[in-house]
Amino acid sequence: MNKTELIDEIVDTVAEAAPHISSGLKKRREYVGEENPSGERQLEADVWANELLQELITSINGVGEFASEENDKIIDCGEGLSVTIDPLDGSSNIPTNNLVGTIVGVYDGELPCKGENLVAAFYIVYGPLTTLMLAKEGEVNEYVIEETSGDQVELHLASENIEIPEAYVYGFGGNKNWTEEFRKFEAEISRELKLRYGGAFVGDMNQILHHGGVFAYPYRTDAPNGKLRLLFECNPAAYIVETAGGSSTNTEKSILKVEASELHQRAPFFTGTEELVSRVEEELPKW
Ligand code: AFP
Repeated sequence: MNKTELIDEIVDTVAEAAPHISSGLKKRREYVGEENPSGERQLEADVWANELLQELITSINGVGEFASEENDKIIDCGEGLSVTIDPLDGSSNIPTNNLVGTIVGVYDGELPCKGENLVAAFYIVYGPLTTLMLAKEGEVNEYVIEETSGDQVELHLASENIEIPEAYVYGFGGNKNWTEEFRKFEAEISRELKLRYGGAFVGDMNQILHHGGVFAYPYRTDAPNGKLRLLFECNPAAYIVETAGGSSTNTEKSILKVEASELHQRAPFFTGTEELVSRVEEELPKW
């Protein structure tokens, strides 16, 4: 299998699991009393989706490394591309029946490595529709995943060759502990754009790609690196937005250029239309 076929196989494998994951959430809404490596409480659904995707992805011939936001360590599966997953992004939204998703990064490099090594990235949104936003080979396409008979799915192209439109919305996380500089920046943006923030990264990213605007989870006074994980969340999202003609930054440089030294490292994250990301770099103190 060449790299292009392998990427397609990884995408198809996760897409085929998506309807099963979506329908399996309703039975797994209790907290299990454990925490993931980032210190977040795990729901039964987090543990279950992680085990399911781990088994499926590590069985693909050509996947060399597998890492999950829910696991301490990288799983070595041999030679090949490295896959990162956030199996259920935004799972604290499950009890309130808001959006959740799955985020996948496909890196051509040994983990942890920079986002520049990504060769594909995608996320699934489990919402009113189950959708797949995929960036590879310089294009971003969105598909609706439809279950056919048995375990089969069909991918229906919904938005082709997405280019991030002019800014309309913004969504900024971590507001209880923003710095004074960031509060000032938010006040300015709030006079220009419409606020929409759902607390699930996949949903907040998806609206930026459809409506244009800016997403941020900045450094906080109590968390100097912010909340989002570089390898599992920031890099795949930055790769998708940059492929769609937008930008990303940690206030200093593209997220994709940030050195990755630890698997679960966090980074302040800003992404969206080029003009707004430039303003972040001009107006906020460097991280
Ligand atoms: P959970 O998976 O614990 O719900 O966290 C989701 C998340 O990592 C990401 O999806 C959101 O962008 C961010 O956290 C939301 O954080 P706040 O709750 O601080 O807004």
